[in-house]
Amino acid sequence: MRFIRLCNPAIRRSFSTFSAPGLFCGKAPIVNSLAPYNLSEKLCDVQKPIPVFQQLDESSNLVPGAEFFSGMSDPDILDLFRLMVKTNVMDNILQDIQRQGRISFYIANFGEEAAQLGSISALKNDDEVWTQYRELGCFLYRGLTTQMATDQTFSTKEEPGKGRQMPIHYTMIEGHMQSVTSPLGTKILHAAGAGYAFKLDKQDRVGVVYFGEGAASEGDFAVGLNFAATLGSQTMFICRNNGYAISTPTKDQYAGDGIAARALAYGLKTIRVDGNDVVAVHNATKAARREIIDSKSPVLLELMTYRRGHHSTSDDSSKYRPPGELEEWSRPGKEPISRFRDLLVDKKIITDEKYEEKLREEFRNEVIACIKNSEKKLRAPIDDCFTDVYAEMPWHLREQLEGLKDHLGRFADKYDMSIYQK
Ligand SMILES: Cc1ncc(C[n+]2csc(CCOP(=O)(O)OP(=O)(O)O)c2C)c(N)n1
Ligand SMILES: [Mg+2]
Repeated sequence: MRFIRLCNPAIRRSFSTFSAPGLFCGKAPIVNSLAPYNLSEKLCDVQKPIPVFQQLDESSNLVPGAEFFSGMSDPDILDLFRLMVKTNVMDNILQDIQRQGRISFYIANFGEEAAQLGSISALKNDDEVWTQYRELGCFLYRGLTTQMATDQTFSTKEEPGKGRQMPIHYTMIEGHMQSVTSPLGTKILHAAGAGYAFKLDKQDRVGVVYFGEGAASEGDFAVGLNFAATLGSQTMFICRNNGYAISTPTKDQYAGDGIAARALAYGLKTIRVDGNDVVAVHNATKAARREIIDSKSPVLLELMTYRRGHHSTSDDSSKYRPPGELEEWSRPGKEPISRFRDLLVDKKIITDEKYEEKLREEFRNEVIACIKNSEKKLRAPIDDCFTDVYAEMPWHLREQLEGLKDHLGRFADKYDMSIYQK
């Protein structure tokens, strides 16, 4: 696989060069005309748009020469499909129970299942991963059980985050999955730093960060990419470009050629991928990982996908989506689960025509059983909101804790405190 470098053929044709230490490779061609810059056009029109890497087309046919999960057994390949379906089943049920008032909040992953499973399956199991919040499939791949997921969404006393965060903010240190935290962009820096540490320690490990195209507007994105490119961090930046940042469509988010073009500007290598094609996402991630370790330099992947659901349960996307757009991206073959399923049928890895239907039923029963369990468990103790940050609780936290307890005491008839562990 070739990685993209900025190259304008019009500039390449010239003979003499300009030298300065601040230039890419220390020199640049000299041109005597403004023609290559074509200032009447936008930058993304001057350069050809960065191409989109695809292996599995929308009719579920592998393109000639496509690599099909080399080194993976049929059961492992099928497992990717199972986890894509499981993500989808969990999303449907957990979103529904939020509507019933049984959990406070939920973020679904509809449409992004291939982007998640295709990439996480091409990493090494001890690559350290920071997610944004829309990556349930990555957590499931790394071992998050259904019970762990429902315990987190119900803030039970058994969830490792101690009920401190909103639903879907999973934590799974043993799976090298760092805690989900909502402030956008902050984890880009963590992964850039971790990737640098892995290089210094000569480890065969990569720091990986998932984020949305909206988060790429944060200053942390610029800082993280520049740090990683300059110092040669073993970091993979995975941008899920799903068309929206809450209600803001990409056309109101940026005017350039997506996020991949920015990677080039910071001196990173980049691959833009059809994010609904699980085979392409897997192959691109594998190639990117190899490149990061071999060249000791970061790579950015831009996964072009579509958020088929609302931003979260606090959002109603019917208010801002143009008519027909959702239907187009929900079409079988464009939508990632059906695209992969038809390939697996073709390859005879799935032979039962009712396989997906039965799988959905199996997962549905499992999720409902886990929800019932979580609902019966005590919630994490209230005090846990205030502990663990400092060795000794400082006065201002003590004051807040006492204030909360006073409030709960005065309005005891308004809260059911029996659900919390003492
Ligand atoms: C620093 C910061 N600013 C604003 C927000 C509010 N916010 C939460 S999600 C979101 C949109 C992010 O969009 P994107 O990065 O594209 O991810 P997506 O939701 O599409 O997966 C915003 C603005 C936040 N959480 N953190
Ligand atoms: Mg987005």
